[in-house]
Amino acid sequence: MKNISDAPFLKEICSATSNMYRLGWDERNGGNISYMLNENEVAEYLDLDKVIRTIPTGFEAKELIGRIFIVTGTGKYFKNVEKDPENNLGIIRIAKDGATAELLWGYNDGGQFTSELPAHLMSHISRLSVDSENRVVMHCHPDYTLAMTQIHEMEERALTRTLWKQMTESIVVFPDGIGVLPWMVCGTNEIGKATAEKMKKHRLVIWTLHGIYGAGKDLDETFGLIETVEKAAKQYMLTAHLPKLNTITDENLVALAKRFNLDYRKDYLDI
Ligand code: 2HA
Ligand code: ZN
Repeated sequence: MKNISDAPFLKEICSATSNMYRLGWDERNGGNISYMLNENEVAEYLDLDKVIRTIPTGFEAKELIGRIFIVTGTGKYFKNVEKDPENNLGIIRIAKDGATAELLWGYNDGGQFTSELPAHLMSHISRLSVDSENRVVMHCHPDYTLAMTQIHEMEERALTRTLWKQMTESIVVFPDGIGVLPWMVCGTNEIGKATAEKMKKHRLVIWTLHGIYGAGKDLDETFGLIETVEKAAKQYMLTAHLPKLNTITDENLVALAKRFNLDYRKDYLDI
């Protein structure tokens, strides 16, 4: 059996959490990540017949039975993941009943997965139903995106248009636009269901006055999606109070879509 500290998936999630912490996206215990792993890859590092303990997930995820995820721990700080992964992360497998997590590794101080696990698992189900390559769901609290939710209309078309017009890369990176939820209580099945519903159409969902969810095929792609939204939101926050002399027009957006062959939300443009 190989040493799990050498596992690429472990190194990737450690570096993602450290980067997110340094960018200020994950204060204290803010944020959470779930990353679906390949069973054969995990079997190189762990005995898959050895379940440390079982933990109820609080809802049934039949579509994910047998799937294995590495998930950040509840109450744990992204700041600390890299220096003590086995305490701050866990590897879980969804048991045959669909509602229990079998702990295969980690949470070694007796802890458990993030309180947002329902939102994560439901989002995985939604994304997998439209994209069989999806592996990652990532949640965090980036400053400018969060600030923008205080002063911008929280309506999907309006918000997406504003972000697309902040910088050229926006429509190229998230042509599917941003899903938006109103303020809701976090850590519940209700916000999980609402997020997952939005995830059927968008890889990005903003929670008003809370943060953002992203989904993608690997950690880099998902990180990059959130990073691009945050950069566009930063442009907005740096300039919203100033007279605008130049802006990206709807015609410019169409030209970008043509050049990059984008499958974009045409109904979000006024042409
Ligand atoms: O895990 O970010 O949404 C802490 C949070 C809850
Ligand atoms: Zn949060």
